[in-house]
Amino acid sequence: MKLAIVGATGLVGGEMLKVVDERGFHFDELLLVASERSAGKKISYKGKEYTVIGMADAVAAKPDIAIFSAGGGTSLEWAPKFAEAGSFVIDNSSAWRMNPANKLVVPEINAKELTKDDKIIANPNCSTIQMVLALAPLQAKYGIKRVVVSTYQSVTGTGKAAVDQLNNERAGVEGDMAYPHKIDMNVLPHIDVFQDNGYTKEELKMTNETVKIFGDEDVKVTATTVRLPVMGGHSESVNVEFKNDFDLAEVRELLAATEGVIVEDDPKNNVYPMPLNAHGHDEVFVGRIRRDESQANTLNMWIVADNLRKGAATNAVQIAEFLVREGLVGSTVEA
Ligand code: A2P
Ligand code: 11C
Repeated sequence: MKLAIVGATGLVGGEMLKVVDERGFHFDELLLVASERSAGKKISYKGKEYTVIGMADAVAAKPDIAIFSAGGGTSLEWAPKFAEAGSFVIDNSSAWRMNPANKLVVPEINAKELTKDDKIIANPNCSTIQMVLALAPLQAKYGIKRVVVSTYQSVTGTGKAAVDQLNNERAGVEGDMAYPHKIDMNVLPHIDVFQDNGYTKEELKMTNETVKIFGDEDVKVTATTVRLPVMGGHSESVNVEFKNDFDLAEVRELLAATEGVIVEDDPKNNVYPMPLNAHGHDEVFVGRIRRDESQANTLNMWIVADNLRKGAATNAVQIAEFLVREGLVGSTVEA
């Protein structure tokens, strides 16, 4: 098994290495890949030094699985070349997500739909993944009518440049701006590019990706996505109206029984999910679970996850694990 991590010098790439190590994901050969600018750089992993290679060399090496986190443009250009060489591409960008020919996968929900012909598999947006993982058991039991979500997102979602901006501002040092405004001591109701309808692309990702992952056009989602000077993970206030009424105790049981979800909900003892605690963990944390008393069949929850983990690296590595476990890898790759 030859594994390539494309975008290995980036924030998500670095997290991928931690995740494959922690989860004991087996590979025989590891290729660390980035732009030509980084070719020749050294990255150490488990005491061994690896030399970063460029994209063309990585394609020529025909990895069995290439996990991409190197931006949409890189994915659009290079994922088909890897796929043609026989690799499975698991792509963390938005490039292929809404393409009808590509599956959009959260393993706990829909990995079973993957076949050996799915050569470019899309990893959903981080803020979508943590929300749908918590909603999935409730969608199955009560049927979702409408979701109103507001997010509180970590600067790590933007990448290294944004983490540098926040650190520079805190240190009082001049530096490049990843955002159009200061981020420390501030809140930006602006993630990704504004569209003609007044929403940002990040907001529309939450709407459209949720429908695709659930395979249910009836699930309506409206989102407001917001950036905070936070590093550990994304938080979300989620208001969900169901088709059918629910029992609050049963909602807690369903969430607690969901793989990858941890219920942290003891407000009287100040226990609720927070990015400081979610940081570095693979799970999605759910708390502040309560009935919306202003409307029938409606629930409020607070959902937190490390966006670089379940929102990106962990979800991608779980897809790779599925491909190996199901014997899909190796079935069509040339020697
Ligand atoms: P590089 O360091 O060589 O620019 P982040 O989101 O944390 O900024 O990381 C982005 C990642 O995507 C980095 O590893 C970066 O590599 C990689 N990347 C950016 N542009 C390209 C490209 N054109 N080809 C391959 N990798 C790229
Ligand atoms: C953020 N959710 O926090 C974004 C990062 O479509 O993969 C991921 C963007 C994407 O800024």
